[in-house]
Amino acid sequence: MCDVLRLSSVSHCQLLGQPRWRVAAVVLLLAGLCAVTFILVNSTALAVPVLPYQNGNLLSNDVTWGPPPGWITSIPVTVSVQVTDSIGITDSSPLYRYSVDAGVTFTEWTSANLTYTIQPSTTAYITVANLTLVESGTSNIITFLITDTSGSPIMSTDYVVKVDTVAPSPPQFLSVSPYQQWTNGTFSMSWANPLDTSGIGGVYYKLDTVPTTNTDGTLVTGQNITSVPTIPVTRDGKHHIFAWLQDNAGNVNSGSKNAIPDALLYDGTPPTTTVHLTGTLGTNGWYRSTVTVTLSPIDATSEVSDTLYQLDNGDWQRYYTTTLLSFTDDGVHMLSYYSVDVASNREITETTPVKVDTVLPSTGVTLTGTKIREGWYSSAVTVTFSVTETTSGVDHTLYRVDSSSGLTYTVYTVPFTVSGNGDHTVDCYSVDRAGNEEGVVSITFKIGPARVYLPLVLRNYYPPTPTPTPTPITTPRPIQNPSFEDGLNYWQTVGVVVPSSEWQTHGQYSARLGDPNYRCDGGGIVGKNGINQTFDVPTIGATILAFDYKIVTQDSLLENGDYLQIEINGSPVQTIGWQQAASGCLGQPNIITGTYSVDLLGLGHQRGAGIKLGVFIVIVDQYYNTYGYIDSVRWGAP
Ligand SMILES: [Ca+2]
Ligand SMILES: [Ca+2]
Ligand SMILES: [Ca+2]
Repeated sequence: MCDVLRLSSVSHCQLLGQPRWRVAAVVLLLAGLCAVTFILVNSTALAVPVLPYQNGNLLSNDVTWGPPPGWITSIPVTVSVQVTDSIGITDSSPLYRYSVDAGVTFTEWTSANLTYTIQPSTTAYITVANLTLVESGTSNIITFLITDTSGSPIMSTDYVVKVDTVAPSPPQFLSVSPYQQWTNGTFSMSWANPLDTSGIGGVYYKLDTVPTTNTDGTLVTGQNITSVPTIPVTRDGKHHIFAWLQDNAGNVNSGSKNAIPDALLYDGTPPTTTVHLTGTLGTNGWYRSTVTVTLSPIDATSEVSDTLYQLDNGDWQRYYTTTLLSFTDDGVHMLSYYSVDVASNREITETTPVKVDTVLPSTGVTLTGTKIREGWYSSAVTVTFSVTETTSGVDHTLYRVDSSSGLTYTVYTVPFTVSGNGDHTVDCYSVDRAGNEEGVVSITFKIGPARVYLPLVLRNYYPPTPTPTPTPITTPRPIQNPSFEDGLNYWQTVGVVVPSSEWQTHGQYSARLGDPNYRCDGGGIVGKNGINQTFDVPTIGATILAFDYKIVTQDSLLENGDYLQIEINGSPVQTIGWQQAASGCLGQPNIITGTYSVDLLGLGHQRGAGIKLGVFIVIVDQYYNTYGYIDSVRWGAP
């Protein structure tokens, strides 16, 4: 059997542990095998035994005590003990004494403010109220005394009551890092602790607004804590910080705070850069001119630090507001860019294509048909367009056929056919995908039967054997030997006229009118050389009379130049030559080449009517000779 003296909580009757100490004298005198144990549990005071302690016949140097009790945070203090003695407790006057100077002095043993009960007879509950202790972790000591049924006084060990009722002063030398520097990371906070009875056990901090309660903040605990290594911030902008301390007794007062205005500058958002392209915007995103580029970075919080750009995968370069950026070359350019803010947030690289096409497309026209000569077909003509366009590509080609300017254009898709005798005009132009519009391209050509050369007919009609004197013409009288392949037979000649191989449009010969070696220095009209023949307007078929001609002169200093003169029935119907030649140099040849045609019916002649065609070179040259050729006199189209 052992006697146990227990100290218990008034309000909770809570055991702190199983502390006990054996009292040797009681064992010897009362039961042979016994011990007395004190346990102190108190709602407002948790007492710690002070060892060793020895008094009277009680020996209490062999005591173990439970976990250290905590701190009292309010005064006055009430303490209680629970005492257990196996042989019974009859004492009607338990006493206590206490010290507030760590046991240097004690009060007298007293029962003031002491109440107790014994229930059952071996257990007593003792409570002392209204103890005015001091702020200290070591100075407050209390001891209890009770007598058991044998008359032996039993004294407890000394208990220390730790009292801290005062919240800590504000943290000293509060600082944050980084301080007033923009960052996209976290912050740390540090300070120095003020003196406090129970010591500092934690810190509260709060951003932006003043705390409204003692616990209106984030609590970070730690014995003698002097820093918080990581303070996360999620909202961009400037933040105040408030910090206040909590002591180990749990005292905290947000009014005892320290603060740093605008201490934390947080920016977790990258800047944004917009690109402005200036130029002549065409279609499909293409520009039809040089494009000037402007980059406009903005950052809502910490300002833009740098903007960088890259052209066509070249080197990255820093962009300044004074940077002149432009694209002048045709093609698709790639512009990449991004910005960085003061807090080192980097924008995701943006890439913008810049498409430049300043060159017009060019439409080529291919005519396919039975070709007589350039621009003249005897069959329907197939028209095919091919467009040269190297940058943005061809968008469409438009065309119209034989139109006045008002006729609308048609979009070209496949080759098309133009038919019908006569002159034809095809207008076309192309537009590229950038909207560049080519000027109108016009192609003219003729569709009609091929020229029919008369000699083949004539040779069947008249025997080829020339005669010195033209055979009297029978009706109808055709043009005889119009290509002069047999000299100038059948033609009457005036002046110098010779068959010539120097220039011909058909066969081997033409007629040369005049003499290129002839020189006349004497002034005045120097000659009229030519050929003529009488024949009949055909009774059927074409009535258009035509021939090819060429006129050559060595003299450009003419006021009234030499000329070719066409006469019908002895009257001039056309002159071809130089009039009022105003420029050129002496000795430089001038040449006129062409085809003359005339519709005899249009001139009023009747089919079957006889006419006389004369072609002459009329020489008014005073210094150098002019001479001409004619060839291929014929019926039919020119
Ligand atoms: Ca305190
Ligand atoms: Ca930013
Ligand atoms: Ca183009």
